[in-house]
Amino acid sequence: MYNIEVDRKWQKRWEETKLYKFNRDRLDKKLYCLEMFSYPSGAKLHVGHWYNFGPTDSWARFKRLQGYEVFQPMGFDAFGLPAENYAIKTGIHPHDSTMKNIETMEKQLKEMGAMFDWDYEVITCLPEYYKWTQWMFLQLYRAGLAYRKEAPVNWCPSCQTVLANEQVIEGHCERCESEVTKKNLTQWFFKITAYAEELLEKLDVLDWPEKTKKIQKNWIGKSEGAEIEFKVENSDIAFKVFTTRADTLCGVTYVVLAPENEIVDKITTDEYRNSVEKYKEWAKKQTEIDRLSTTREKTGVFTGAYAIHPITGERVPIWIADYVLATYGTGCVMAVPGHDERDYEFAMKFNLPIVRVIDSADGSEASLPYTDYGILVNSGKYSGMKSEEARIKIVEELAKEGKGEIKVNYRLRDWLVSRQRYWGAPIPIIYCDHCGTVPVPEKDLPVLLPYNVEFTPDGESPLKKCEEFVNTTCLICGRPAKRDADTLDTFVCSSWYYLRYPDNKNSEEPFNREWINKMLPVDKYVGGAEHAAMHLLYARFFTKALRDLGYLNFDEPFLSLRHQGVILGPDGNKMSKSKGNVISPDSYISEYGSDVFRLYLMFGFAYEEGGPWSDGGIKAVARFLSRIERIAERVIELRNTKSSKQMSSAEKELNYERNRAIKEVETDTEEFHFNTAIARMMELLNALYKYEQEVENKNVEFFEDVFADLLRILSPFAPHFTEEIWEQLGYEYSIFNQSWPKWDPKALVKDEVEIAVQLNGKVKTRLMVPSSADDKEIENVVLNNEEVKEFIEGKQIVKVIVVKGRLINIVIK
Ligand code: ANZ
Ligand code: ZN
Repeated sequence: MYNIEVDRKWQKRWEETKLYKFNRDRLDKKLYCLEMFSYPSGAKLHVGHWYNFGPTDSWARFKRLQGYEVFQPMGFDAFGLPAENYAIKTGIHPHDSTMKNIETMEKQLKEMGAMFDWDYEVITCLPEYYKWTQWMFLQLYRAGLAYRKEAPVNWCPSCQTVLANEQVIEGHCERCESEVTKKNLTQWFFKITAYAEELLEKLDVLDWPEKTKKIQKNWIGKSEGAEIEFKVENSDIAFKVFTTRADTLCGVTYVVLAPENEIVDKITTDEYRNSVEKYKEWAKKQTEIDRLSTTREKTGVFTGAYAIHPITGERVPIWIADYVLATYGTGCVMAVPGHDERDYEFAMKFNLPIVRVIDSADGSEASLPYTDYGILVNSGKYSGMKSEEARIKIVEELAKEGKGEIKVNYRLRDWLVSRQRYWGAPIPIIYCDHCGTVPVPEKDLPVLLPYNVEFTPDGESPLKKCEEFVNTTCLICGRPAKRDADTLDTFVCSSWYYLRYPDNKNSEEPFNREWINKMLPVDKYVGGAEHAAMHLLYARFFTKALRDLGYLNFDEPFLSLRHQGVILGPDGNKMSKSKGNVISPDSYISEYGSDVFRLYLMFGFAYEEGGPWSDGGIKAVARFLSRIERIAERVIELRNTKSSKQMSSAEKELNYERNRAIKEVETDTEEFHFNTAIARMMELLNALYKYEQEVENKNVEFFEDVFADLLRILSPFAPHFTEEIWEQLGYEYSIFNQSWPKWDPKALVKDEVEIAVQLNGKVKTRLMVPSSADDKEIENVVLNNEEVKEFIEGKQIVKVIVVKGRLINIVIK
């Protein structure tokens, strides 16, 4: 009987025989199947991990049976806040808790019985890995793709750390939900914006869920418009605005600068300096989300200065307002209250003039603000033009005078990678008063993360207080110098791990170029949809940057991507320790065995959807496996009986079911539609039972043959169980060295079809007729049937109508 002992037996055997060892000589057949590696933050594997890894392993095994040389590694994304927060709470050092968690999780992953090749394991918090993360940083630095700048950053007062934009959810910290404020710090950035266009464009070639592509597309946020220059009156200062609606230029009645814009101080008149200063202070405290809010009342102040309109030469007042963001476009906006909602509200509040310059496309006057395209009015020589033409024409003419140009903007910002945290890869940079920023030479890597550090957050980077870490000597002049005390965002570690797996033991370089260009790109990547914007974009950026640096010869890291759905608690909420609704796989595995648990996850949920947990169906899945065990016993018994060689209708019917199952399990599994695949196998099992019970004179060999195929197609889904039965039947080890059976299209053509027999349009019975029969033959078969004869006895047949493959209608009087 199948149980956890069977799991253990086969896990041991697989390991001893190195069954899943990746064969480097079969590169022509390589298939790189990757699951997003996990944080070893919780001490244990939960249902979510299982749901990601188990079914994906089944997919990978399916590919193995199809003849692919599957490379399926596993590792841990081991740096990051959770371990550090845990350390702050418990006093257990992040290194110690992380390594302990990894040990437990490895053990649990092995209990899953997935065919991970552990020889290729990667753990990002170990020096042999982060040495190369630091190396990556240096390559980006040398290529001008890593730079330092002071910038207002999101600051979480509770976690005492800077947060990336993506970690701020509606103005609150993603982790602790405290309200996020702003702080100015000098930080390292990666210039992901240099790849904005390619990141957008290449989405088209990827086999990714459409929703995920859309999220990335919006995140990159391409906007096509123009930059137009305004001169400040009585000054040689000029500034540019970014606009997508140059056609509305003649409707500009004021301009607005972001409060942070550096020219504000220069242009503000003495009379207004006080109110401008006050407003700037106030604006600093506003979150970006608030500033972008359309419902919030508009605020702002006049600077006392005026700009000169580039076409009309009129003076327009210069205001500052927080609805203009410093970090988008030029940080300056030409305000067109007649045709922009925000400008309209602002103008109404501060009594600024509102001018109509666009009429509806049909020429009628629309009520203001009118924000659609239309026909220009009150726009001098441009009046009468369509918006679409005018927005190009106006810029072209301004360009001749050097006052404007076509410009594309992206919402995407450069990636802020400095973290004021302990548990991460140190940034390999030294600051010298004489020589400035000095990168640590590659040969001196890794810059080791010291163990003994006071890492309780107090607003400073913990490493700053670690004397023996920060104090060093300049590598150029030999004078005392300081190390960068920040660590790298953990998303940096996970941006290149897929490149390390195939060459994880390389101590000379992050990877061997030639080898890695053969092993990659990843053929199938599976993980959570929550990574759509960050991890998946950062990894794409890394691949492109490394390609341009000459290390890689491919453009995209993950050709095909799938997301598993989320398994919720029975209460329908996301599983979390605090809610107490976490389901642990362990008890199910010890009760039923890991294959039952895996099968249940795959049968009970549509993989890409997930849903609330319930174990209602798990017994049915266990029963499915015991029914297979019983057939296996029968197969063995029947071997001693006399077998017929016939392929009569019963065998044909079973053969049909077999081929249908192979075919449909194949297409469903390919597409991650595991639940329907399993349902199909259950049907094949029913067909085997039917044959076993109903057919006297059995074709025993054929019966066994069909059963063996059922085991083959079930093996990816229930690896331990099928391996056990395979052995019981005396077949050669291992079932995973078998091939995926081929289905025979001829067997899927049924010789007979069932049709409905109607009398005056009412169904009276159903009959089998040869599927190749024409109308006349069908009529003959039906009218000569004993049952039908009784119905029509003594009646006159007026007409017979045959609908091929479906019904026959006999019209009688
Ligand atoms: C004048 C105008 C007239 C505008 C009009 C719109 C409608 P997207 O599509 O998102 O790129 N804008 C430009 N820079 C800004 C900033 N730093 N902060 C806030 N708003 C900014 O939006 C581009 C439009 O957003 C630009 O076009 C500008 O307003 C505003 F009838 O210029 B528009
Ligand atoms: Zn120096």
